Amino acid sequence: MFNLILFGPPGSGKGTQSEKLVEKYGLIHLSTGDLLRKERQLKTPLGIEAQQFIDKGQLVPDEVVIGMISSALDNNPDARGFLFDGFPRTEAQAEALDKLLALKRSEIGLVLFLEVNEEELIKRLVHRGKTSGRTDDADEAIQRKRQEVYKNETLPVASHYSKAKKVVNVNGIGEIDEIFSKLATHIDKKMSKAV
Ligand code: B4P
Repeated sequence: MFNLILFGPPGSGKGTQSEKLVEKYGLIHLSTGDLLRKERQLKTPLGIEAQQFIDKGQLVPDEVVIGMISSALDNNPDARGFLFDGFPRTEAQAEALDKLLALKRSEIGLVLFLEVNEEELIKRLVHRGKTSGRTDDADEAIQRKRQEVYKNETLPVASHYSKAKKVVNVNGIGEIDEIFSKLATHIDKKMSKAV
């Protein structure tokens, strides 16, 4: 099994690149953002609770997202590997993920960190907000809040994995295909070592 985390601030292109990476490598795409939006569309109690946090630019409670990931892992027993997109976003989530994968005698192979500066992120999200219909894209104050939450709560997750020398930083500014090709080069290198 090869498990990959695509890491980076809100708007860094995790969702954009994940779509291309799962197609190339046949991994199961697990985006907690997508899973939460699906729950919201279905108007489940979980979706309704989560939306209150999302709309304020806050993180959804750890136990909710960890539960979702745990079920998704169990629902895909034959997966060749998983691409985690937007998860883990806190140290508690990272520790829970390590434990869940250990139960499956697996681990995170690589963390690709998309680096994009804050002004570019806000610009992208304002632009996305014009067409996405996403409530958390609607105004700039919420986006600034999301960047703040990222720095305080999510950035420490990178140190969690860099201690184990699993993190590779990639410049997330430029053409989408060019960034994709850099990500793929790092994955290929890692996979060839794993064989
Ligand atoms: P997510 O759905 O994870 O989304 P995101 O961080 O906003 O965006 P992403 O980085 O995927 O950017 P994208 O490719 O779309 O999170 C939404 C919310 O859900 C969170 O705020 C939180 O409340 C909650 N949540 C999710 N997971 C959670 C967890 N684990 N714990 C707690 N809460 C959780 O790209 C952004 C824009 O840039 C797009 O418009 C795209 O077209 C554009 N773009 C992409 N690449 C580009 C490039 N190279 N150049 C120019 N534009 C580019």
